Amino acid sequence: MIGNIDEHRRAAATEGGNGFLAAAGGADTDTAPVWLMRQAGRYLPEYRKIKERYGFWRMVRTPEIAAEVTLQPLARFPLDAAILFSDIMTPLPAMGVRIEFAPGPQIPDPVRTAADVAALRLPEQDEIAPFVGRAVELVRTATSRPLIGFAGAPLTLAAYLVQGSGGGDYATFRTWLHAEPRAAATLLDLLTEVTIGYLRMQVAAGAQAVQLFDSWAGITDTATYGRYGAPYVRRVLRALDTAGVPRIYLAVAAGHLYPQLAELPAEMISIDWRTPLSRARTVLAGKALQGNLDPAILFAPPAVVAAETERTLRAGLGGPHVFNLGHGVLEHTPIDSVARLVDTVHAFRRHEEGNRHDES
Ligand code: 1CP
Repeated sequence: MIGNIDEHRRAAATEGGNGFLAAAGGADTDTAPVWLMRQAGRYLPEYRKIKERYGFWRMVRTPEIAAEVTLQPLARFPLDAAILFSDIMTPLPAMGVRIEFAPGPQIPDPVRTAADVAALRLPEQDEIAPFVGRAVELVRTATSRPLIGFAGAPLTLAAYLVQGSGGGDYATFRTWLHAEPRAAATLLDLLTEVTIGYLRMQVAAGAQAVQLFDSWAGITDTATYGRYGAPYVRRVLRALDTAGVPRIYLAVAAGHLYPQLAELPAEMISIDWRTPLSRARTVLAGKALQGNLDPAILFAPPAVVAAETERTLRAGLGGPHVFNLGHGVLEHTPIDSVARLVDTVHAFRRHEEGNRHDES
């Protein structure tokens, strides 16, 4: 009989879906649930095939395709959550912004003046990206694993809109915030309202958790983040107070901002690979932690992937932990490494005595 129960457990583990919502909501689970940022993407041949045929924007805007791509990594790996296939730029065309992908977002007409900001429109909630709501519904009917909805944080969206493209150190944007403080506040207000509507729509359609991606928060110093980052993030997260879903906040390269992050109304903070989870745990007391294996480690030999995954798991002990990478899956990541990572996470019993030391 015991064998049967074990079989059953093993089957459930292969299906995934264990404990993500519990851990994100603050439970110190016996195994760490796992999903990966950019788990649907270019490292998967089945993704590349669809992209060759349709192109990125069309994939995002076609609910059936977005749902299929969302489910692709779940068919391969026993991941414990799905993240909707879309992009942080998805809600912006409804504001009147033109966006191209090459492969990252490009804004041919960047926002620079008060008049540029004034020309942007505030769409109604149901106009923002109705195809995303439909994709959420389709995913929910196709899998019992929890679905994470997401949006870009206002500061990160503004960084793209003003700079015109991604990457680099966003010097133009950093100057602009301080040279045009009133236009900056107006732009961030507008992006905050759109983001609130966009996330509420996803939750109404069935998203069971939300993650706010602040990929470029780390380009700001603490004072600039305190003025142009945190207040708007707080407004977005507060607007979801009564939504009944765990709120996850990712700020990349933002170790210097952790004391400010500790004050935000998010249940879980996603930590990039630069800071050990054990250290984040002390600064972010009371929060669940998500993260934070360096995505580059997935290119190392299998034994290294397993060892570094376990090291990350040990650093995550002592409170709720959802395993993830410290940032998105990189383009040529070996698929076997992803499989090994997920298996290693699921095999690790967090409450077992022998696993309790942490050398980070
Ligand atoms: O599987 C998943 O994680 C879901 C899909 C997803 C998510 C959550 C995509 C698909 N994009 C995002 C969020 C996103 N997009 C972020 C936040 C997370 C992060 O920091 O990585 C950011 C900053 C973007 C902007 C963006 N879109 C980039 C980043 C680099 C840059 O130049 O600024 C890129 C490459 C894109 C395009 C994109 N979005 C998603 C994919 C799979 C791709 C690549 C398109 C392709 O060539 O196939």
